[in-house]
Formats: sequence, C-alpha cells, structure tokens
Amino acid sequence: MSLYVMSDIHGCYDAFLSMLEKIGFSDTDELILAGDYIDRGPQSYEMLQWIERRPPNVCVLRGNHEAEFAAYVELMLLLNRREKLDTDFSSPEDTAALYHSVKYWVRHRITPESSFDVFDLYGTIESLSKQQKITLGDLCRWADMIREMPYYKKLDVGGRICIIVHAGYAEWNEKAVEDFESREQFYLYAREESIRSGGVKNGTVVAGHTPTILKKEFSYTGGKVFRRYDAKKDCVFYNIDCGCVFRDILPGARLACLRLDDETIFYV
Ligand SMILES: [Mn+2]
Repeated sequence: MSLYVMSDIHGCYDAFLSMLEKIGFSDTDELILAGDYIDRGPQSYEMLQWIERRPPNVCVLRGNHEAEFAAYVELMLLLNRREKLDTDFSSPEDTAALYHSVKYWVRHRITPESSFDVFDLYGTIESLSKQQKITLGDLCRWADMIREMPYYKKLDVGGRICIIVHAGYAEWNEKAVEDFESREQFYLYAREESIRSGGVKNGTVVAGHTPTILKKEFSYTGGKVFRRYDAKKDCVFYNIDCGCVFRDILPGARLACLRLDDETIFYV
C-alpha cells in the first residue's frame, strides 16, 4: 500500500484519470488531494462529480478555489433571500436567472460590503449553469461538501511529521500571520511565505498553489516538483503544483503526483 499526493488539478479531469492509471491506484492505496480541483481548466464539472463520489481511501483538502466557490454560492443564497426571489432549488432556469442577478449586483456592488471580493472569477459557476444545467440544489450540495473539506492533514511518515496543505503551513507565530488575516488564509493563499515563515520542525510540508512553471514565482523549476530543505528547521518543503492546467500554453507544464513513502515523483 502506498500514500500519494496530488494538487491543483484545476479541471484537468482527463490528466487526473491518466495519473491514477499511471500510479496504478488501488483500494489498498491512499490518495490525498491538496485542493484546487476546479476553475481555469475545462472539466470542473467532472472533477466535482468525481470528488462527490470519491472512494473512501481518498482525502480531499480545501483549496482557495473551492473556498471561493462556496463563498459565491453563499452570496447567491443571501441575495435570493434578501430579494425574495423564491428560486426553485431544482430548476436550472431559476438558477441561471439567479446567477445573472447576482453577477449584476456584484458588478455594481449592490451586495453586502463583506462580499465585495467574492467573484465567479473563472466563470465556472456560469458555465456549470449554462452547459451542465446544474441547479441551486447542486451548488448548495457542492458548497456543503467543500465546507467539510479540512484545511490540512497531518500524518506520520516513517517517523517524521508530514503536513499536506493547499498553500502553506505555519506553526503559529506573529511573524507568520503578518500579511494574513487568519491562519486559514495562510493555508489557502501563502506563496513564498510558506517557506519564509512557514514549515514544521523535523518534518515535511507538501503544498501546491504556486505553479512551478511560472517564471516570476519563488518556486520556478520549469514545471518540475520544487523541493527545498531548511536545515535550521529540519523541514522539507515540497511544492507539487507543476501547472497542469497550463499544459497547452507552457511547455513543461504537467500534473505531478508524489508518493510519500519513498518520495518518488510521477508526471503526466
Ligand atoms: Mn490555489
């Protein structure tokens, strides 16, 4: 039995299936997915459905794209109530109409101030509504599923502590919070801070979030898994987001999978 980690699939469902095949993923293995299943790529719907029906040996963590999806659904529900729209939760037409009203209100900021930074930035909910005819009931079910996703998972791998998280993990201290509102924000959004102020003593942190194919980023490697060892903390930091969703536009971009048992890396 082996323990695998993948991250940042971003609607690349076919690549995800190819990877499961490549690693020969079976019932006796375990898989941890470190968030960002949706947005940017073409198959967010397939990913949501797969996650919903996932086998029990798969653990799904929350990414910032899932958190933003759930926040948008919450805003839809709030405005549905506020405007007394009486949306039928099982009607795709009603759901599309509500979506368009919310989009209009968001654009004109006729929403509560706390929701000013809530957008369906990649048009995922819009395209689910248009192409898959999903309903508000579907959206609520997925938002509930997202709210159940933990922010990180802590494991013991060969006697060392191992944290899997979407973006960064910090053992809490003031320096780590500096630029973040909360520790949850750090888990979801940290980039170079995940090395600078994050990490874990005598252990390993495995994260994604910052594609290693983007030249301007701290973890640029040309699309390979990024690994750095911090001797002071005795901490290994992995960034396994190799920019799968950019495969058609950036040579070298790919999906990575890390086998934790022996730190073997697979690519598709
Ligand atoms: Mn992310």
